Amino acid sequence: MVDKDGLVVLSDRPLNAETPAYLLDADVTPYEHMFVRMNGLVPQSALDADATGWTLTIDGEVDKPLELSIDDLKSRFENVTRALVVECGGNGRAYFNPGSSGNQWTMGAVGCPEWTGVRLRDVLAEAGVRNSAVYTGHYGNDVHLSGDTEKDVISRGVPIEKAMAEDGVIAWAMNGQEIPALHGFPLRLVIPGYPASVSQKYLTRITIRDREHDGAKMTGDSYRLPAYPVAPGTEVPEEDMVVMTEMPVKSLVTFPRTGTEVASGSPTEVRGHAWAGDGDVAAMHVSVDFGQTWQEAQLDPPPNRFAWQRWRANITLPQAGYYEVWARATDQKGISQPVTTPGWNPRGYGNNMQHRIALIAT
Ligand SMILES: Nc1nc2c(c(=O)[nH]1)N[C@H]1C(S)=C(S)[C@@H](COP(=O)(O)O)O[C@H]1N2
Ligand SMILES: [Mo]
Repeated sequence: MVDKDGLVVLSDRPLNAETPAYLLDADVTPYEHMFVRMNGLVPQSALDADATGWTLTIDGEVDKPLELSIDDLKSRFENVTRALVVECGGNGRAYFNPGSSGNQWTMGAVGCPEWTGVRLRDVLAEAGVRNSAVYTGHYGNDVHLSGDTEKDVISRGVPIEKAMAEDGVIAWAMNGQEIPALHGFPLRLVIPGYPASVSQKYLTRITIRDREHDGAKMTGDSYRLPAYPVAPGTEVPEEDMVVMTEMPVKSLVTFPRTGTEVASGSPTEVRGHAWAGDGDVAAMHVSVDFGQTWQEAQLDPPPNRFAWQRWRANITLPQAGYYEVWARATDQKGISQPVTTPGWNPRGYGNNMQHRIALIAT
């Protein structure tokens, strides 16, 4: 952790740390500002940066199971580099009431580094996905907190259609360098748009299932939402919980830092990023009067699909005093971020409420 800068540590075993919004201003999130979510312990191979003999197995509902070295991946498939948002499904959990167990992420379990690797779909196509394929199941070599090497720390998956979409990457580099130990050295999945729990770090195996995957943290209420709206605090029966898929539309104010003093009566730039689980964001608005009026922000197109999009607005605070900037992104379907927590759920997932910062006008 010593080489991360300004993150807030939520727990140290397993290691979980989030990033204050003002440290997420860069278009491409640097290593030192990328949040960390470990469900278990960083494997020794990653700590030693030792990828000797590393292989990725593709098996299950495929015609031709594969065992690929990292060199095989690099040489046999087209290499791609893209900025992709990685956001924990529990980002925003701290704001639900009643609260729930798990890391009390505020807004900072998200980042958008640049990933280099090969398309997940190209590798699966090479293995020949059978018609019986329904879901993927992902495995890594990190170590369960109990130390029991038979136990999987986390093994999640996605519907086969999502796996065969253009966007998912099997990556060996983050921001042009070997993936750092905390982020999945030497190989990880990055499947954008879904909760980042599907983006397996320390990736060793992808097995194609003929049913919804039932690996560690796929069942029960892990990364699941009630199939229907429930009152806060409801105990939802397990059979009524469904797997989370697309993440909701969201945005952050990354500049200025909350609490900053600005001059009244003259324009001040505010800016940040916006993203959505199923593609581009359509519009961005800001309010400096607690949501009574909204001003449209300038919104840049993403450098590639599933990268976050830069937005900026010039605001003018009429007189000295206390203000808040509220930020609201709207997706392609016309769905906007709610002002307060959306659908309460037992484990506090999918909170895309508007981010707000305070400004003091002088
Ligand atoms: N092998 C492995 N992969 C994993 C996890 C893990 O604990 N082990 N955590 C998942 C979760 S819940 C999240 S939010 C992201 C976090 O990615 P990061 O630590 O690189 O930010 O990794 C996912 N991939
Ligand atoms: Mo997560």
